Amino acid sequence: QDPGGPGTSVIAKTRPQTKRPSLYRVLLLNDDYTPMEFVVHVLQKFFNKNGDDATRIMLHVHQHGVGECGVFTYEVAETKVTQVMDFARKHQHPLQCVMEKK
Ligand code: TYC
Repeated sequence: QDPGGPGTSVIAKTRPQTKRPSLYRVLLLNDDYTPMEFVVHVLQKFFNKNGDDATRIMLHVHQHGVGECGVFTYEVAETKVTQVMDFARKHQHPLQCVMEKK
């Protein structure tokens, strides 16, 4: 009850809530029809890449079939995927963007 003896009180130490959110990779998939310049534009517009990085990522996807655009929390990743898919559909390109848990 009073482990410190008379006149003492117990202060429980609490841990701060520091659970980190799960992270998700956003990936672009290669296809045969989406123009290279469009993919570079997508990487600049939605993933804030400069021209050099956007071109590097696009070529990686073109050569390897898949590549990472960024790593985000769930809701941000989901928003990026939706934005890219809507933008690709609007321009009638078959570009696919997906997310996967890290
Ligand atoms: N393979 C496409 C072409 O040759 C270019 C491309 C790159 C398409 C990356 C999609 O995610 C992609 N025009």
